[in-house]
Order: sequence, then structure tokens, then C-alpha cells
Amino acid sequence: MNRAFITGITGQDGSYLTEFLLDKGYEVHGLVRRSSTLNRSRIDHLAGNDRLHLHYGDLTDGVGLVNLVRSIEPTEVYNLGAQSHVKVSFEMPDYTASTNSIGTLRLLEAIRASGMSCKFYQASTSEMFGSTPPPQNEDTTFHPRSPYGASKLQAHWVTINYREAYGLFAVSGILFNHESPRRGENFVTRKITRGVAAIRAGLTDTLELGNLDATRDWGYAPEYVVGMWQMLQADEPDDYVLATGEGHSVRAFCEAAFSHAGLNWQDHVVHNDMYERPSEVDALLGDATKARTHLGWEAKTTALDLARLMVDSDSAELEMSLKK
Ligand code: NAP
Ligand code: F7E
Repeated sequence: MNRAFITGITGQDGSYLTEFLLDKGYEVHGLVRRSSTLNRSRIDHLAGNDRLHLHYGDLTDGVGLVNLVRSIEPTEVYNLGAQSHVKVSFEMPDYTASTNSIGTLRLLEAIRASGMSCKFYQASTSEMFGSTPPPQNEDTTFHPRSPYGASKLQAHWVTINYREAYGLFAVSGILFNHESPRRGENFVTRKITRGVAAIRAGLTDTLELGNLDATRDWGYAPEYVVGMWQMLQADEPDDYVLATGEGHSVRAFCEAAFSHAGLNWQDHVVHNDMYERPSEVDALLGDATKARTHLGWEAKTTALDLARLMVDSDSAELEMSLKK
């Protein structure tokens, strides 16, 4: 039986990947962090599935990872766990590096030392391109602009090194931004769509944001987790960009989200310096030709579809909670 081990199972991507793999008949093992209150709302609906198993652990706990890899004996490992917020990485650089860079090394080393021949997926990111101008693909020079981007770049290179040095089937998916109704509330798309829902419901009148000029290549998370799996099914391990090929500014996303609710964004969005970053990534736009040619993967949902889909979802969620 195919047995997957997923770090970051409680996150946006981890939850969609778990649904996808369970549907494919996999046994799924997920790493969950101990916290004083349970933080599993994205996978609660899967509880009770007898092919889903959760294990306490943390990417900063190497011994725990060694023990888990040995006891689970996974056929595929998806390393999605991370301190994934770019702005927070400027405030917690040490923890970000320990989790994202050294955490990846700990997991790879646990796999290597076990002697098992499982496949490994690393969640690399377009943030590694940083200030290198678009379009960006697998051959583009890296120039990260945050402790997050730098931590992911080290993890990216160590993944390549374990492939070259030990012959591990290890791949990196260089994924551009991907969003959904399950996106964390402090990433800009979800912050905007939740803001629109609250303004439409009359709960507030303003939404505070930082830099509106940055452009991103925003895709739909459920489509991107399929690409992760496809990378592990390829004949040879390799690295792939996943992206839509469309770039939109934060301002354009705002405009689409507010206008879908019949609102004018300029009447509500106010600037707050607090949301600016010490160094910004101005423009990301991915070229996913390699993934399309080699894997048959293609993004279908565009940023403007996403804005509408996420506003509808947040409005419905808010309406439900107000009824309660
Ligand atoms: P997310 O929603 O922020 O989820 C992050 C996951 O990592 C959560 O399950 C979190 O657990 C877990 N985690 C955090 N610190 C950990 C630690 N020390 N040990 C073990 N687990 C830890 O992120 P996402 O959007 O699903 O992204 C998944 C991965 O892809 C991340 O590695 C991210 O950096 C990368 N990525 C994301 C995007 C994107 O646009 N979404 C693009 C490129 C790459 P808790 O629930 O307990 O906090
Ligand atoms: O910011 C600007 C901000 O935090 C997008 C992570 O998943 O994707 C994500 O990183 C843009 C930036 O995502 C606010 O300055 C303006 O230019 O939604 P974000 P991100 O930094 O692109 C990559 C690919 C990852 O790998 C990461 O894990 O929006 N912006 N005003 C704002 N951003 C936030 N969060 N909040 C604001 O108020």
C-alpha cells in the first residue's frame, strides 16, 4: 500500500493533499504539533477515516523525526511544514531557519539514515527568486529578499544535494502563491476577502493593508497539490515550477474582490505601514512550461476567479457564524 507522511498536514496545502491522497487509496500519516488548544480545523472533517493517522512531532525535533520515519515506513514524504509567513520571518528569523532549513535537513537525514527508499517532496517557493525580474522558471537565478526566502533556498539546495549525493528520489516543487478558502487569515488574499465579507455585512468599514503595488502569480491550492503528487510519480526526480503565468497587483486583487461584492475598494482600504516589509519582493510571475510538458500539469483557476470564489466563501462563512 502507498503510505504518505506529510509534515504541515494541518495547513492549507496539507489538508488538500490529505484529501487527494486518501481519495487515491493512500494511508496518510501526518505530523501535528502539540499546542494548548487543538488546531486541526482544516482536517477535522477527515477524522474517523481509518487510513488517516496523526503523530505528535515538530520539524525542530530531529530525534522525533527519526523515530517517526522508522515507525511509519513511508513510501512518500511531503515536507510542507514551515513557518510560512514572510513578514513574520523578519521577526522570527532564527526560528524560521531552524524549522524551514534545518527542519528539512533533519527530515532528509532521518530518511537517509533509515536506509528506506521512500520518495521526498520539498515545498520550495517563488520567494527564492526574490528580486530577480519575471518571468521566473527553473533556470532563473535566486535572490531571496527575506529570512523566509533564504531559509527555503537552503532547504531547496539540501534537497538537491541529497538527490545527488545519496541517489534519493527527492524533488522540489517551486510553487508560486496559491490560495483558497483555507488560506491562513494573515496572507493578503484571505485578509482582503475576509475584509470584504465583514464590510459587506456592516461589521466594519475599513481594511488596513501595506504595499498594494507588489504583483503575484496567484493560483488555486487544490490544483497545486495534484502537481506535488505528479512530481513524485515521474520516472526521474527533478524540480518544477507550478504557476498560472498571470501576474496581478495586490491593488488589482482588491479591486476584483470588492467589486464582486458591489463595493468600491478605494472607499474602504487604508494604508498601514505596519504591513510593509523591510525588503519586498516586487514582482513574481511563473513560467510552468516544464511542468506542463513533462507532467501534464496546468493551472486552471486564475487570480480573479479566486478573488470571487474566496469572497463568496468568506461571506457564506460569516453569515453562518452571525446566524449562530
Ligand atoms: P500553512 O497553511 O502556513 O501551513 C504550514 C504548516 O506547517 C502547518 O501545518 C503548521 O502547523 C506547520 N508547521 C509550522 N511550524 C512547524 C514546525 N516547527 N514543525 C512542524 N510543522 C510546522 O502553509 P501552506 O500555505 O499550506 O504552505 C505549505 C508549504 O508550502 C509551506 O512549507 C510553505 O512555506 C510552502 N509554500 C507555500 C506557498 C503558498 O502560496 N501557499 C507557496 C510556495 C511554498 P500548525 O497548524 O500547527 O501551525
Ligand atoms: O503577501 C503584500 C505583501 O503575505 C503578498 C506565502 O505563502 O507566498 C506567500 O508569501 C503581497 C506582499 O504572501 C498586506 O507585502 C500588502 O507583497 O499574502 P502574502 P507572500 O509574501 O507572497 C509565497 C509564495 C510563500 O512561499 C509564502 O509561504 O501582499 N501585502 N498588504 C500584504 N501582505 C500581507 N500578508 N498582509 C497585508 O496587510
